[in-house]
Amino acid sequence: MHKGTTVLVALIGLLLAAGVASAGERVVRVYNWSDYIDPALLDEFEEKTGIEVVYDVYDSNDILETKLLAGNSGYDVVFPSGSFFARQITAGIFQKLDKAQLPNWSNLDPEIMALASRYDPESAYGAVYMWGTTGIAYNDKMIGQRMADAPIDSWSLVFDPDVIRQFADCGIYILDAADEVIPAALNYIGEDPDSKDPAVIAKAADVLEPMRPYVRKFHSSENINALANGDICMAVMWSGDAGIAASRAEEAGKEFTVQYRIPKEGAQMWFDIMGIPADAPHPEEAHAFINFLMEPEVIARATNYVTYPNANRAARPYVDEALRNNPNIYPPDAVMKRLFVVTPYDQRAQRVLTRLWQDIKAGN
Ligand code: N2P
Repeated sequence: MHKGTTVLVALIGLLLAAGVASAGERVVRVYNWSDYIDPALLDEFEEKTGIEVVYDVYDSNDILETKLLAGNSGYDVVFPSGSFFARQITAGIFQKLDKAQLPNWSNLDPEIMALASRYDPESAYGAVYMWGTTGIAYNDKMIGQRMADAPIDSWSLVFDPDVIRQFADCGIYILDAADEVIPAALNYIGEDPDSKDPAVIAKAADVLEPMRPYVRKFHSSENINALANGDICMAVMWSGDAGIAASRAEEAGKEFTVQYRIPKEGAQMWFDIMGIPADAPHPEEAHAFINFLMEPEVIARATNYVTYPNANRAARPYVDEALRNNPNIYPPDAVMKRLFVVTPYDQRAQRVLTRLWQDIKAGN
C-alpha cells in the first residue's frame, strides 16, 4: 500500500476505535464524604448499569464548596449539607433534577424531605441521602478512668474547662467545621445557635478559647480510626462516624467501647443532599446513580454500613433493627425536639465565622 494510504487507514482505525470506546463507555463522577457508602454498592451499580463510577471523597463542606464555585469540577453527583446546598443553588451551581429519570423518588420519606425543604423549597434540586447529628463520641474506659462522674451527656464534657482539662492527656479531636462547632458553642451558652449576628457569633470565642489548649487536633475524618484504635478518648463528631468507630473497635476486639451522645443541651441536625452540578458532564448517568441510591434495599445497605439514617421510607424494613432502635442514631421525638438546624450564612456572617474559626484553630 502507498505509505500515505497506510497512515490514513491507521488513522481512520484509531478514530473508529476511539468513537466506539466513548460511545460504549458510560461514566459517572461522584464526589462524596469519606466513609459514607458501602463500596460493594458501587460495584453493584456498575454491574447493573454498565456505568463506570469514578469516586472521590472529601470531609468538609468548605472544600466541596470551593471546588463547586471554581466551576468545571468535572463532578456529576455531589453531597453538600443543606445550608451549603441552599446558597449553592442560589449561586446557580446546581441543575434541576429531572424527576422522570428518578422513578425511585416515591420511596423518599416525606417527613425528612419536608424538613430539608427549607434548603430546597420544592425539592427541585436535590434528594436527601443521609442525615445525622453533631455530638460527642468517647472511649468509655478512658473517660471512666479519668473522671468517674464525667458529664457524658452534656456539652460541658468539652466546653467546661474544668472538665475537658482532665482528658487532655488522652487526646481530644474536634471537627474542623466552623458552621458546626461554633453553633454548638452558642447553643451551650444559651445563644441562638443559628445566629447570623456578628456580635453573637463572637461570643462563641468565650467557650472555644478556653477549650483550645486541650484539643489535640481539628479534623473531620481521622477521628474514626483514632477512636477505634484507642489513640484518643473523645471527639466532637458526627453520629454515624462515631458508629463506624464503635464497630471498628468491636471488630478489633478492643477492651473498650466507643459511645456517642447527643448532648442534653441540644445538637445540630443536618442533611446531606444529592445534587447534580449545572456543568456536570454526565447528567444522565448522574440521574441513574441517584435513582440507584433511592432503591430501598440499596440505601438500607448503605445505612447499615455507615450507620447514618437515610431519607428513604420504603427502606425502613431493611435497616438493621439495632440501628433503628439506637436513640443516638434515630433520635426519639423527645430528643428530636432538642435538635436545631443551621441556615445559610450570608457573606458578612460567613466572614466573621471563618475568621473566628481560624483564630481558634491557630490558638490566637
Ligand atoms: C461521613 C460524614 C458525613 C456527614 N463520614 C457530614 N455531613
